[in-house]
Amino acid sequence: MKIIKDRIAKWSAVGLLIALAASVYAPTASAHGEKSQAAFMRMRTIHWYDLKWSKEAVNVNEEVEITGKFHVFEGWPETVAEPDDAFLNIGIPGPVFIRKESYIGGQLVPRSVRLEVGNTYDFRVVLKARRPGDWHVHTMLSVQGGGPIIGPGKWITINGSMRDFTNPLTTLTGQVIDLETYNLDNTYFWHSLWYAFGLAWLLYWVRRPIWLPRWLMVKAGRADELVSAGDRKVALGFGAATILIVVFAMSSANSQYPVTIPLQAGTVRGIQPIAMPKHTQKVKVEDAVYRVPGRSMNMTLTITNSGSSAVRLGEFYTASVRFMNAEVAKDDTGYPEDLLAEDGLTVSDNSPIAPGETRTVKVTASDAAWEVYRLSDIIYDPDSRFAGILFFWDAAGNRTQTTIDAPLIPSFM
Ligand SMILES: [Cu+2]
Repeated sequence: MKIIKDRIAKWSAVGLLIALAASVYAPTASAHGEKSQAAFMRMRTIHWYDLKWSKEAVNVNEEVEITGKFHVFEGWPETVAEPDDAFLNIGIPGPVFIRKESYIGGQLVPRSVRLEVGNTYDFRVVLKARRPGDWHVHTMLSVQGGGPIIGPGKWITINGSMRDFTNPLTTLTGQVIDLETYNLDNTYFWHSLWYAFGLAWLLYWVRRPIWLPRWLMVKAGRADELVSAGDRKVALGFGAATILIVVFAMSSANSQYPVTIPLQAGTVRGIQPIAMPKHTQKVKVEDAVYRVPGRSMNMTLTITNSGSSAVRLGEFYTASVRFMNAEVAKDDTGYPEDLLAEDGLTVSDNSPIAPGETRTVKVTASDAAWEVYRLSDIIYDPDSRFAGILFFWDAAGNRTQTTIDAPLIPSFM
């Protein structure tokens, strides 16, 4: 008996502790499931790089600019629709920012665009802070048939009060309005009116016996008696009122706002890509093994430098994770820490590769990000391929880049 009492006391104490811990430590759900997006998709579709977030903390109404480049990867997986219809978006938890402007290749892109596989584009998105809080802000490309393809996310803090948020703009007729509150009363009015109207219609029919008595009447072949002559008149009244309200409201709206243009849609084509120099380093992936226990990827690369200066490998980028070789390259852009392996890349022989030289080296990219960002999941795919960008630097600080795309073999030892 005593043992049981002791156990109950012990487990109650544990339960209380857990409840207490849960009430003290209650993190808000703030991620977007970026880690659960298939790893092959993040590795083999859009490569976001050279990203810059202009600010890490802003006040309500202030702007943040995200700039950078994205490469539409040549080895785009056949299971994902190509970006023939794509929309440059931003991945945030609801309208905590509003998007004021977005550009691809210098062109304003408020609508969908057609992008070509193999091309690299620069982009710029201007956001205006709306709701205070700490928000994870991602770049994102929404591809029709492919889904949203998410880029790296950075935490941005918005301070202030949402009550101060304004979104003024001048219409094409010269009227200055605040889009945040424009005609809000009208919106409330029409929602309430039709809600009440629908409710009245429901109440009219629901107030009398329903379900079983009616079912029995229908069963007995007396369904016609369920609807009386008075019911028909009421129904006609509701119908006539609906039509009249719509006709009057529409004509009054038309006379009040004589000039309207439809929402603009359609796909923008001919977006200018960046004129990328030809790859000056040819890289052949001899083999690539992902070591599960070490959370590291070991590649054997044969690099041919056909450029005019000696280069060293400084960075391997895949799925927004940057494995840096600290001796060669450092990040000074404030790149999200969890996606930056500052010393995650080692090269067996990283002396400069001379112009014309071909060298086979062993390259290791290791960081917890392989597991944290669930990139290692690709080893369980039926098509276990990885892809990414290798960045090379010469002594003068010039950067060149080459994409790689190869099968990845897991090793569980
Ligand atoms: Cu996020």
